[in-house]
Amino acid sequence: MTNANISGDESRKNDAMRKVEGEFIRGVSKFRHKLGKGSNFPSEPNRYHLFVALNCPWCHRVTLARNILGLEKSITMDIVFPNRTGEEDPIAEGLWEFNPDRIATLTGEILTECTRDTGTGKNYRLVKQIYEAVESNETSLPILYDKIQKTIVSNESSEIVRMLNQEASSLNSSLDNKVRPNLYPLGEINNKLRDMIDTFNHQIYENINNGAYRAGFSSNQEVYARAFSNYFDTLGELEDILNSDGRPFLTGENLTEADLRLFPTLFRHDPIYFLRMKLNGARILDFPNLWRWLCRLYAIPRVAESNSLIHCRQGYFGRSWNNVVPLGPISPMSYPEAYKHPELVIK
Ligand SMILES: N[C@@H](CCC(=O)N[C@@H](CS)C(=O)NCC(=O)O)C(=O)O
Repeated sequence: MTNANISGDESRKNDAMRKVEGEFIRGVSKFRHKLGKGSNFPSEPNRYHLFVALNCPWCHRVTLARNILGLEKSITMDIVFPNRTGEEDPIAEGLWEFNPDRIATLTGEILTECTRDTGTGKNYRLVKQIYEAVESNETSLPILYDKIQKTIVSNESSEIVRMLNQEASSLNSSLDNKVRPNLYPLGEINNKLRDMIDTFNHQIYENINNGAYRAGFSSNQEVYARAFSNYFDTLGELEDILNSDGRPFLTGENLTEADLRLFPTLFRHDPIYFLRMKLNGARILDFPNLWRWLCRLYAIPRVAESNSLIHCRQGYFGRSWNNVVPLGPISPMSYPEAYKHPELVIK
């Protein structure tokens, strides 16, 4: 964001300096192709495949879009184990791995959602190998993959969400156009709405989605403190907006991309980020309108199925914290059950 008008080398130098100063810097995705007319990737049902980790909030954006847009049948999906490889791994530590037989320390059992690589036809063990097959040294998830050309379309969640919304009908969504939400409405008539969505997206990415990592992964007290106050100030602003006219969603009557991009972080706040990212300024339960908004989204068909708090807990705590995963909060209710109770807020 701040690097928009300085050269690549300068921004890399700038990022390197910020890293040294203890700031968490997220890499930039390099696969940025688009689906649809005029692109090498025509929108065809059953052609595209997603690789995701359920604990990853960027992947959560994409699994939410797939479910909310009725694309679960049209786009197949594989799920890695929530903890990356350990130091004993023959290839390297810290890599995403397809390992459905691995035992989760949190439950003492396998995680039934985990799969092998069924998308490439190569049954790769590591996500890294999917990138190597197309001569890339990237390692991140999510990935949108073309099973016909056997190549990566995109590894940028914000763009994957946008193109799934745009191409949902051509991708044979199971939802009729009249009932399917339009997360980013086009056309002149929606100019103002799109500006509002873009503004929310920028603020929510900087201070909430990525802000949580800036706080939790910082090794500099000042950097952490700045991220902490930006995070809670922004929650306060969103609370006031929802409270101002009782609107059900951030931009008004309809669910948009802005809601979809806020949900993964707020879904993780009370049960994970409050502790793991040192964002213990307040719970979402302490923001009545944000809490009701969170429960409202959780009640939308197929939203609850788009993620797993067990994978999140295992992923965020499983390798650090002496392999012991905190079980709370349990008051006033445990999570995710609490998201079925908008009435829990004190108002
Ligand atoms: N800008 C990317 C960021 C994706 C990202 O940072 N994913 C994390 C997981 S939460 C990742 O895989 N990081 C690199 C790695 O672990 O190898 C997007 O939004 O898709």
